Amino acid sequence: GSSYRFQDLEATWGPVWEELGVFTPKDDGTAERRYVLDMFPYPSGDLHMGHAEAFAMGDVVSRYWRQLGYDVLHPIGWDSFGLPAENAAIKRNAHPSEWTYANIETQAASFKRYAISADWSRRLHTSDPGYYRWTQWLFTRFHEKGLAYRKDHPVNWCPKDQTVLANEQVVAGACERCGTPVTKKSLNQWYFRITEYADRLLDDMDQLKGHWPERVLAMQRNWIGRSEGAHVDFAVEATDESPSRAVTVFTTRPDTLYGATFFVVAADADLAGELVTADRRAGLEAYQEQVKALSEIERQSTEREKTGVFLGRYAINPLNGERLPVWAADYVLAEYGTGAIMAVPAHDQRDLDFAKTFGLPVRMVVDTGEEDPAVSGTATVGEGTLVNSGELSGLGKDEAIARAIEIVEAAGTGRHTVNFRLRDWLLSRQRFWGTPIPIVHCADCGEVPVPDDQLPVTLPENLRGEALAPQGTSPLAAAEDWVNTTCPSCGGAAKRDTDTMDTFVDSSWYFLRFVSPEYTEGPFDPAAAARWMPVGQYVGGVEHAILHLLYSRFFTKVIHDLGLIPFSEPFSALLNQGQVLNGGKAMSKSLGNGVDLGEQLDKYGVDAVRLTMIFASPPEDDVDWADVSPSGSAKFLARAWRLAGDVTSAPGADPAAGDVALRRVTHRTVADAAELLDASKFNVVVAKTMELVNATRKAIDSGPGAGDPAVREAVEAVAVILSLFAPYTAEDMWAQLGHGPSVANAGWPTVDPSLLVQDTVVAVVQVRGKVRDRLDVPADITEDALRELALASEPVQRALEGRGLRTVIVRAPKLVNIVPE
Ligand code: ANZ
Ligand code: ZN
Repeated sequence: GSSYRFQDLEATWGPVWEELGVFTPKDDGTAERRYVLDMFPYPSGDLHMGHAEAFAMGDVVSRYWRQLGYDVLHPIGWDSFGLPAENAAIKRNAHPSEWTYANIETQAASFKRYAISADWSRRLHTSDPGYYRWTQWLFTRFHEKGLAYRKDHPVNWCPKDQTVLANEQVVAGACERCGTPVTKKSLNQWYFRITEYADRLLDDMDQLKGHWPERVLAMQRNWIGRSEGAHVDFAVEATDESPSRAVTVFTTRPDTLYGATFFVVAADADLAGELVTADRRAGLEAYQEQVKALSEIERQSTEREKTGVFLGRYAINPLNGERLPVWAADYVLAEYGTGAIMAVPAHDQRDLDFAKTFGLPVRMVVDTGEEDPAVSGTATVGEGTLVNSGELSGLGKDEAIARAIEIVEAAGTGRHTVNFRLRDWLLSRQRFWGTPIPIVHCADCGEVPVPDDQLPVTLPENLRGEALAPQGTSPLAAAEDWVNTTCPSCGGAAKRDTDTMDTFVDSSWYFLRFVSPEYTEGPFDPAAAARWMPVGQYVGGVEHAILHLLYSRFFTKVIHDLGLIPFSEPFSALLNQGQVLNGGKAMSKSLGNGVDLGEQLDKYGVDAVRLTMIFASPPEDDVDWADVSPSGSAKFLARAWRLAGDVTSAPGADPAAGDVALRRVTHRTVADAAELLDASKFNVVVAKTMELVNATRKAIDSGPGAGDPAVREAVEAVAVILSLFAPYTAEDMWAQLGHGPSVANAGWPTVDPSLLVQDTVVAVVQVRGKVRDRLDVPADITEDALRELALASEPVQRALEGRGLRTVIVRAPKLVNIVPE
């Protein structure tokens, strides 16, 4: 027929692809392997517009690489543990697995309709015992290496969800999920010792530069927060009640030691209570109550008036012997550095604000040429010359930092140090729907890992509905049959650990499982991992810029150190797609501006929605659905599709006999498209393809006509390029052109470089003033290229008779004069 009906195309080709299984990699070494991965979805309801965008992007890369002839691994799976399933189960008196697996089936069907070129045979779900067995196995390896440990710790606690939250899950002092203000609670929790990898996580980012978005690298760098500086010991004077003791501070500015005018310890650190004099203890305790109610963010806010209490004691500056009053304040954090600072108000704004509030002295020690901070009220932080600083006076800032460290090191009162902002990863959760922690607690043996051959420790199936409601302890604690067990070590009565793992643990290694999802000897087949990894292109949202990516990098390094893989970075390249907005705002229930993906697909077809996502903007920019035109995309696709029906030359017709003007457009488009795809400028590829479609239509209607082999060549190129964006349309075009399925494996068209030359001119080549050759060259040829061509010419070589060159004068594009020796 001659009318484009996307419904017919989807109905025709979906089952054919399913039958063909074209997206399973060969993995036989006949072609170079490449791994494309989209951040796997969480099964909350059906797919939404955000999925549609992200997966359209990843699919462009996957399909493009396949056309280039690579053996492409493009798997799909689900990140299927997590709280929403549990909350749904409580509400519906069901088991979380019911909601989870029902949603997975819905999403899987939508992904198939959306024609993602995924290898469905590798599908995995992190909530399957066959998967989490290996999450537990990895936990056990971490535990053996001392990288998984427990400690009592004040943790972020959401009073509504009744669960512990990682720092990262606290947004502006509130629970990321429900918005309830977060409080602190002391609990015995499991941690991964990610801080041990801080240096490597930072240093290895060099490998990612240029291949990951710079802003993601910047966010990771900032999260790791490496600060170089010094630990300096201050002696705190004895009082009648207590002896003298040393307190160490962390400072990045030891050059400013002479500018320290007071000393501050974190109000909530044990140290504050240890230092305070008896008469001031009640005051400190009242202050501590006040501080407890604040979040870290609020505490560090520069907007808030500074608060604090004097502890009644003095610290001695090791450089000049000055007595500094010791205060407790909330702007110093117990968790960072040593929890104590020397305050230098002239050169640190927080200290200056505090000094002003409490009338403490301000002494400038670095002259930056700006106004004295004591007068201006603005601390100066830049380069300058040291003043009022004894032996440091006259030095520049960096020299003074080095010199101050030498001095304290020589005196034994300090040392160079590197401090990290990164904290260990709190991984235990007091919830049900997650990977159980494979540890048994025995009164005699302590913490005993469940032996590998007894994994997985599976979740009990009889807990459902209300039994899962948050109580502050894990719901697993109520499953007595499950909890009570025997100690793997002594055989005595023991109890299982009742916490489950943060779902970020599950997603920190799934990319490895995909290389051998059925493997039963370990989490993955090391040989398969070495063949496929690292991931050549990872695609996902910038909301994962820190946690998921940092955790995955950490896991990869540990697994590398276990000797299981030869690489230590999981993702060689990263693409962050933008968001899909509606009316300039993120889609949300409260704004009522949500766009239903299913409705869009029903209305415009899969291909038009995919093409619109791609065409709207560069991949990393947001797409505003209110500004785009899926119906425009559908019209373009119909126009491209009609070209295929018009072609009358036979398959295999030699394009060399065809119209040169059209051939030039075709070859230029293919060459440009490849370059643009390599640079992830997918939207421009669509624009170029539109031009090629127009040129082809013109050639058919008012040029050489539908029978010209150049027309066939052009339409075949359109079909192959469109296969990256609009697979149904492309497949149908391919069939109309007389080829069998699938266009996905057609191969990227070969470009004839001679057809890329647009304007040519004749360049005259002389040897000693005598014309020896005339060359057709591009008008914009470079001097170097022209020189090469001239020297390679047969007649020129003959005229040179093997002599060397004295001079070669090149006047691009028209003349080359060669003077031999
Ligand atoms: C004296 C000084 C003088 C400082 C100066 C800065 C400027 P980054 O770069 O973020 O690592 N600091 C140390 N521990 C702290 C804590 N627990 N809570 C709040 N502030 C703390 O910051 C290091 C600087 O932050 C340290 O260097 C210390 O103040 C402060 F002109 O020491 B500085
Ligand atoms: Zn035991």
